[in-house]
Amino acid sequence: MADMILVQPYTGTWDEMSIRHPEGLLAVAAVPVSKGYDVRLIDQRVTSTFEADLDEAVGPETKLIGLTAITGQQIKYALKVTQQVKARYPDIPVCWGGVHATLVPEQTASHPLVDFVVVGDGDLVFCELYEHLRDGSSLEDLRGIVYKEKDGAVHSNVGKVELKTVTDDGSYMVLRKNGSADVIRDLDSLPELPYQLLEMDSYNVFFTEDGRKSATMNTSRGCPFRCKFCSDPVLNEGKWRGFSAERVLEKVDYLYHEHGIRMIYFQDDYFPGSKRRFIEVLEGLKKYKRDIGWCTLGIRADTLTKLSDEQWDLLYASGCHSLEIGIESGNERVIKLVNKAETLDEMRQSNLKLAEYDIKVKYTMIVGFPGETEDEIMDTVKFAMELERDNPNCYSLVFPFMPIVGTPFYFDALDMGFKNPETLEEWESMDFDMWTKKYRGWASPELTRKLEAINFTSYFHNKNVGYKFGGSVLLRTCFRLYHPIAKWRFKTQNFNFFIEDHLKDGLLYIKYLARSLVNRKMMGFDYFQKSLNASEV
Ligand code: B12
Ligand code: SF4
Repeated sequence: MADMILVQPYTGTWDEMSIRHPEGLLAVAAVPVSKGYDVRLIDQRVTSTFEADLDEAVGPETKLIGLTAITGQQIKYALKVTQQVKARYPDIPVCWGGVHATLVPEQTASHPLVDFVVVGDGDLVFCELYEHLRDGSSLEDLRGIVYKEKDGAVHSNVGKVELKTVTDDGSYMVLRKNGSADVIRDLDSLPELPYQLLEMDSYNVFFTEDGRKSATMNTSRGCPFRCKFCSDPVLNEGKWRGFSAERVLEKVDYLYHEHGIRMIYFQDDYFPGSKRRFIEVLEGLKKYKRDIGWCTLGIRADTLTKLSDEQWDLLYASGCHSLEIGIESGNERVIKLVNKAETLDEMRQSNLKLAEYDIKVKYTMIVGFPGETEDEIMDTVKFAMELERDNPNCYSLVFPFMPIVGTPFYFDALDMGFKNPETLEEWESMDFDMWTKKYRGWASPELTRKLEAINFTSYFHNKNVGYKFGGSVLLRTCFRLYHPIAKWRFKTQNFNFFIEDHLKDGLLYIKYLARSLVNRKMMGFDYFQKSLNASEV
């Protein structure tokens, strides 16, 4: 029987595409496991017997059940798990952690079913909370938590997120007024992740043509940049910290030998946060002679332009399979507005250099920033086409802007009439591609529809995206049929008379019905509704 239990809820649509290792919960479990506590990690995405797993793990010594959630549809599933837990074990406290709870701690803790919230890094605090509950100690001195008192009042040991003035050059600081638990600076002081808590073979992170086994890895936290739409500076107080190259390479070696992993997805916010460490990791990976491939979503175009020719060759020799690069906009004014701190020319330059290597590139862009004009939005579509013309190995995905709590653009959005969701249930709809259906944005309904059309067609306009649909016959077929229309829309920037998303909903509804008839398992229509709009395509 477990001392504490951690539950990874469904994420929703994204689970249709890939199931990534639950890095956040593994990190939370690492310290208590290293101290000898019995910790269970139940991943709802990979078990078909969730309630039985829960019953099997809970015992008289179970003092705490923790869940994670990012803003959006995952909240719905986390709430459902919370309800299930409370219905079966009303006396066991439930603690929420992760990105959403960190951004909106008091509101999350005020939900009738939530007892505790951990703000920020949970590696140390969750275990401390468990020990406090086990020993019946006072919680008043425990930094990093927000909790409900016996009378139901919410008590916060962390401050409120506040934005310190944005200067002319776009720089700003995010403050927590009373200070939460400090971000952990020395990541090497943390124990190894307890992979033994997972069924490692149940995960499917990354689709490769040759079916290589893949795993996620987070080798650092935070990012030193200050893009005004991004949650990273809020979550990490703008501080980058990384595991040493030795620790990273030891883990790669472990995954390679013990689990047969041949593809690693470094999902850091900014993988090359220390250039020295970055080069050391590449040198270490080189010894696998490309028998192990890697991808990262945390790299910038201007980082690449600063590499020497030898370092470019090293990048390839180290097994670099693909890179995901945030471009954000194809308009110079907007790039400055979002404080991206790089130029379109740097992006062009690194794109041309990438074209010389067999490295796939996914560019991500955002449209609909506060105050962005329609012409500026179309510049982004044109820039996507330009990058794709210059580099046959790349493709671009374009997402509609969504305000994230604590960022400068979030405060702008509030000034422009955006109404903050007031309950956890309301936050469920705060997903980048559905929030404007429920909450008022600043764009007109016509422009909002155009943003939806650009987002949808971006998944289909370039053949290179197709390989990401590789796992599903239905998605592959849809891709082939719709690709010519999407390509035409991108080429001509014609996003009028957009009805394709309704066709998609119909198709997914048929798929949902067929699947529920076969499985007799009704998970809710919305689980499938957005399948083709998954961000991680
Ligand atoms: C993997 C990942 C996903 C996965 C799912 C992750 C999950 N939680 O289930 C998938 C692919 C599904 C996904 C989807 C999306 N994601 Co995402 N994703 C990530 C990513 C790359 C890594 C997360 C991770 O493992 N980090 C490493 C671990 C160690 O950190 P952590 O999870 O934060 O956990 C620590 C603390 O938060 C805390 N903690 C976490 N859980 C718990 C639980 C308890 C009980 C406790 C006590 C503590 C605790 O302790 C951990 C250790 O310190 C992050 C970026 C990043 N580098 O972190 C973005 C990130 C979380 N995603 C983000 C976004 C914007 C999205 C999307 C909206 C993207 C899009 N355009 O569609 C969608 C939304 C999905 C949804 N609404 O449900 C934002 C968060 C925005 C927000 N407000 O929530 C992030 C931060 C990226 C960014 N910088 O903008 N994502
Ligand atoms: S560079 Fe990327 S991770 Fe860093 S602040 Fe900008 S968008 Fe966020």
